[in-house]
Amino acid sequence: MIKIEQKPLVNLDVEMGEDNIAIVSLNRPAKRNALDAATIEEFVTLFSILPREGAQAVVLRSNGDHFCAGLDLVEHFNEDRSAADFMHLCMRWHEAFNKIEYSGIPVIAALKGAVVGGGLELASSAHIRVADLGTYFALPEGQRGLFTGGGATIRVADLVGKSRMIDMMLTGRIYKGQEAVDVGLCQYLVEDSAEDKAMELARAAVKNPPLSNFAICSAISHFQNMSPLDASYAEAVMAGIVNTQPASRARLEAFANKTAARVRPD
Ligand code: 1HE
Repeated sequence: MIKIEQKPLVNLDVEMGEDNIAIVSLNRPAKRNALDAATIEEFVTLFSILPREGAQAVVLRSNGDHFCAGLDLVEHFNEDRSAADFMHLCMRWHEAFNKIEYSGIPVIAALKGAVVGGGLELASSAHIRVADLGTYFALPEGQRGLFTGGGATIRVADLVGKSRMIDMMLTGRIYKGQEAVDVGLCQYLVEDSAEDKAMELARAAVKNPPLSNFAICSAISHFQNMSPLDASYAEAVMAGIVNTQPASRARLEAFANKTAARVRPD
């Protein structure tokens, strides 16, 4: 198996922390973590390896004040790409972000500052998004004379609905704070550190059996791509595997013995 150390990472940084929670950092703060072609390749590489190197969860964060400023506009300008070139590039973005969404391990994005354009496409491929009070979300593609190419038409539309996404793209509307939560752009809004909250959520998630997390962090996304009939069949197959795993026996026994925690609000 390829080891992370064997793959030189420049624009991303990875550190395997406690409980096998990998902390992946975007590391181009001087460019506001804009996504150039090289960074996308690093995402493909990293998320091909991480689940097989024992990572049980990922906290995706950024160095600097902004999570991600989206497509590297300067590189795009300088490259003066053809339509075909850009289509091929978009397919690498899709490869990278699909690797995140379908990774089978929880990926929790800790957001701050700008989460815009391709930055929002990246964030929306994570399974959980945590924002702080300074985080803001936008799709400025229309103003730049561009269109989304990293999966926003699927994932952002899924989060906020088609009409809101069209409004964001046509008018440059920015969402932040509680409104961002209310429209579905993030699930958590914290006054303090989004990274601390993301770590707390990751620590909770890794207490689940890895097979359960595998299903949660891949099957739900796959099933959404299927017809309801096929999805319900696939759900039964997945539940057959997950719900009979050895790791669930002790948990079920604890419930039956009345030693397991009950599901109650605080
Ligand atoms: C960049 C980028 C970038 C910053 N590509 N270099 N995304 C956007 O339309 C967002 C563009 N960026 C901004 O609006 C602002 O930079 C921020 C609000 C994110 C941050 O503002 P600020 O004042 O902190 O930074 P800055 O002075 O604008 O930029 C600092 C440096 O980062 C500067 O480089 P420098 O070499 O002159 O110091 C900027 O050029 C650089 N920088 N953002 C390249 N995006 C698959 S299709 C997806 C389509 C999209 O993503 S469209 C959305 C693009």
